[in-house]
Amino acid sequence: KPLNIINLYELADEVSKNMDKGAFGYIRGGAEDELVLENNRRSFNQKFILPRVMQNIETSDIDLSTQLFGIPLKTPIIQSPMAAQGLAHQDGELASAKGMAKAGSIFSLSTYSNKTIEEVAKVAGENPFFFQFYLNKNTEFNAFILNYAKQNGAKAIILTVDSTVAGYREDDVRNNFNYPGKFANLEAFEKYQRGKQQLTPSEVLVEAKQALVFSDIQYVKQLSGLPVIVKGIQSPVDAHHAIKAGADAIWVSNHGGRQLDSGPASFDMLPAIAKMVNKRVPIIFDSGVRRGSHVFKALASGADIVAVGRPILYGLHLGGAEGVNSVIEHLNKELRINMQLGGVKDIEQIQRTVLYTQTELETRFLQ
Ligand code: FMN
Repeated sequence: KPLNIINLYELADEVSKNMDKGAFGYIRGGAEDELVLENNRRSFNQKFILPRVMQNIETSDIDLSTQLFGIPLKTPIIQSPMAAQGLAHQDGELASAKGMAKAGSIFSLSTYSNKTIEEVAKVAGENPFFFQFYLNKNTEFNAFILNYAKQNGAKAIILTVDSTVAGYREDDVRNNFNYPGKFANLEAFEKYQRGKQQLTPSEVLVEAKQALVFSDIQYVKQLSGLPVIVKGIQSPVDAHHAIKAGADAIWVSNHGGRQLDSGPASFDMLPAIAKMVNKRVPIIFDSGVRRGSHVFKALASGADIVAVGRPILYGLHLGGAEGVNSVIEHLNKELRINMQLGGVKDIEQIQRTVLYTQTELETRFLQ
């Protein structure tokens, strides 16, 4: 049954009380002093939505529908890829995919999932899902997994580029955290390799590539034949290079504060990146989104789609597929209220809305 959600912060508190300590630490944690984790949340408060009244909007007029790569969506909110969802629920990624399908949105499957692409494809049916990919040193693995994603109907590849080493997350050290069980897609590769006649040692070695270069984007495009979204962009210059190198979308993210802890809030970089991208490709945004107002502000700052991470795992833990759906529906509910009070009725109108900093309000209206 649906979860009774007051807000997504309280949802995290509830989960903290009954989830395994190691699992909760892994999911909640950020890198080092967790400065980015904190700033991601705070950054949204620096921008104001100016209330607009008497805009002739009936709540039933409010329309959250949008699209990405021509895929129709009932909400601009999708799921960020997150590893090892078996930590949150025994059905892991399968329940997560079902919940996103129910919300009319997109599920993103991590390379390091506890269920295979094939299993996810079965529960997703006609509903769209993306495959998140960490490029590997083993070219056989790259070819296998990208083909596996395409054959099973993934609609796009999310190429994550901000995690060539894991951020230093102290809870994981303190709790001696290890991923439980195996990663299903890596197992599928091993099985496929064993089925082949001759194996060279390099063929069985699976190790993520660290020395990524922009031309890797073309390589992933060619191997997969799918649109490639480059995830983990914080610099406008990197966004430009990624597009030049063939990126079909830019995913603005600081990995939810789990990687470089001296960086800016993801939301603070969004306007400059949007300016640089200049509508050449769609922009997906994540890191710190916990409120409908955050979704509104990200869309008004240049995002086309907003992704959510941790709260979805909390919903998954408490209520399986229904819990995941409840998190999206709760955000949708808050978003609709913000739209009504901000005087806009659809996603395009949000994207045309101007947000103000305190200084901008003062220079524009208060002098
Ligand atoms: N990002 C990836 O690209 N691949 C992953 O496998 C991955 N695993 C994650 C696992 C956990 C438990 C969390 C919390 C995040 C993970 N991320 C991964 C990052 C998310 O995709 C996303 O960028 C981040 O969670 C967004 O921030 P938020 O949690 O504040 O919404």
